[in-house]
Amino acid sequence: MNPASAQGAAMRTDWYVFIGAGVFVGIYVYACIVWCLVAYRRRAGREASQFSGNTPLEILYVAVPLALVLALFGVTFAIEMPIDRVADPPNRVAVTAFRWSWRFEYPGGLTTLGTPMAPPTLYLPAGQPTEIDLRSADVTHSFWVPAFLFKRDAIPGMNNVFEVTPNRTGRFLSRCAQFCGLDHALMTFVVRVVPSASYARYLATNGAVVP
Ligand SMILES: [Cu+2]
Repeated sequence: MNPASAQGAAMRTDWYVFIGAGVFVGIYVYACIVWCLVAYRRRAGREASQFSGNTPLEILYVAVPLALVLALFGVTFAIEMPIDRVADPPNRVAVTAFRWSWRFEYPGGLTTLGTPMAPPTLYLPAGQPTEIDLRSADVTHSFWVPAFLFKRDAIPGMNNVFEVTPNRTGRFLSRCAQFCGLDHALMTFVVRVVPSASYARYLATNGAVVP
């Protein structure tokens, strides 16, 4: 998996951290089980012994998982917060989800309106951050660009703002990821990441010169 955005690459790092933590905990737990099975197996002449109450041990097995959860929280927080901390990037697109397609409004008034039978294309410049202002005109939808490892709900009455910085040009199939009615399956769109000069020309010509 090679994410097509800087934010996607950061999310992938987060996944790797979680997978690493999961593998570590899994191996440790199975090793403990196997050790108990072998070291404390039934042997002639030895009675099973039980003990109860061991404060240091109890503190340890509360503290270690707590530290692990806090560390995972910290890593995720550090990776995900910058995606929503939009710092006035040079580009901005207002994305409106509706039953059952998408509207993309660029600065300067250029607007693309899709239909279920003619899914629209969202143009983004490569290597530059773009602010996406995501809204819904009716019910809850979800803006999902698998290549960016990114999905965000479009919720009626809410403006969801986030930043995306595509790291390479390309054509990425995207779709609504929240079941929203009859033609939900047709609510697709294409993200075309183009060189920034082509993007600027696309806006300057009001969409006449398609990259
Ligand atoms: Cu939808």
